[in-house]
Amino acid sequence: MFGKLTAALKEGLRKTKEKILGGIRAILPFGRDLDADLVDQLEEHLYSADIGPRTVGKIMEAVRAAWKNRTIKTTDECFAFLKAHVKGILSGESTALRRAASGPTVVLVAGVNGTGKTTSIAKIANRLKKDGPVILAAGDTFRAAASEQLALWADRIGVRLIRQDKGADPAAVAFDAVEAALSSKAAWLVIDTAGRLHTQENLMAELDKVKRIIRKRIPDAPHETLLVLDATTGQNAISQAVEFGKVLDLTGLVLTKLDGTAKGGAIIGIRDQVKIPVKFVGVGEKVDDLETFDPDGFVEALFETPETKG
Ligand SMILES: Nc1nc2c(ncn2[C@@H]2O[C@H](COP(=O)(O)OP(=O)(O)O)[C@@H](O)[C@H]2O)c(=O)[nH]1
Ligand SMILES: [Mg+2]
Repeated sequence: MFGKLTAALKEGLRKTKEKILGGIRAILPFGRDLDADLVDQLEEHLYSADIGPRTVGKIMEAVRAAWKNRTIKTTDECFAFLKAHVKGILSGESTALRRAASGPTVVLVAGVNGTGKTTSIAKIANRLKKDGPVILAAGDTFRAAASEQLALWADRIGVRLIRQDKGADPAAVAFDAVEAALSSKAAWLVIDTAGRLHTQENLMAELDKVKRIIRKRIPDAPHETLLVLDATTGQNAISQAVEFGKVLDLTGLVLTKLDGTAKGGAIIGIRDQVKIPVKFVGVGEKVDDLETFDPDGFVEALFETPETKG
């Protein structure tokens, strides 16, 4: 039943697991009757686990209701209930990338500075290239270093890059990239963008312009609009998902830096509060450190204790 997750992701989850599961197991030891005090302790623990207060509130409401109507009477039943509930939150929509019916599939990547957009684009492109020619567009024209960084990655993974000089209009870069993708019959076009906050109206308008330009040539693009979130920012990542979700038609999330953080519980709050699937998780800085998100495997890994190992 278990073992779907790669060693890298399991290792990446270690600290999150110590924090979340360690506490849960201390509060819900095997083979005890559940009581009000334990339920309160569980609630307190979950509030400290970066899941976000709103989501914890909902989880605890369900736990208390199940306890009240005697669906769960023991610590083991409570543990199993919690696990199933979290699984219910995380699973749902497909984590596969949407594809264009014909022609290039356009993937637009947005997020706050430093979350890992450019790195994730390189990682994603490196996977996609097995599936057909990939073109990258250096739409972060704010800083010269940004397109330099993408150029290095493009070179390393062997995909074509469309770029212009620093300060160029990102929509112009997108225009060039779409033309290149169409004329060279690329399978994928992945567009990097400058880091922004949902409150930066000029930058949000810039993103709109990029979309309009793309749609002139590929009307149903972008097929994917991915928001990159940094797991180490915990509840901040949850609010970014909520706020960006209000202004962009997001189709997927990429949760980076899951390696080495204890704040991975944020993924539960994110999935609960925005109904957008996490499509990829980043587990390191290298090009292979990206995993397709597997909700079931994730929950199994998070809740796996030596005693439940099967
Ligand atoms: N540990 C770790 N570092 C990452 C991951 N993804 C990105 N980074 C690092 O985060 C930093 C910012 O990444 P970058 O792609 O430049 O972010 P951007 O500003 O959103 O484009 C870089 O040092 C990356 O190597 C990840 O999954 N794990
Ligand atoms: Mg970048």
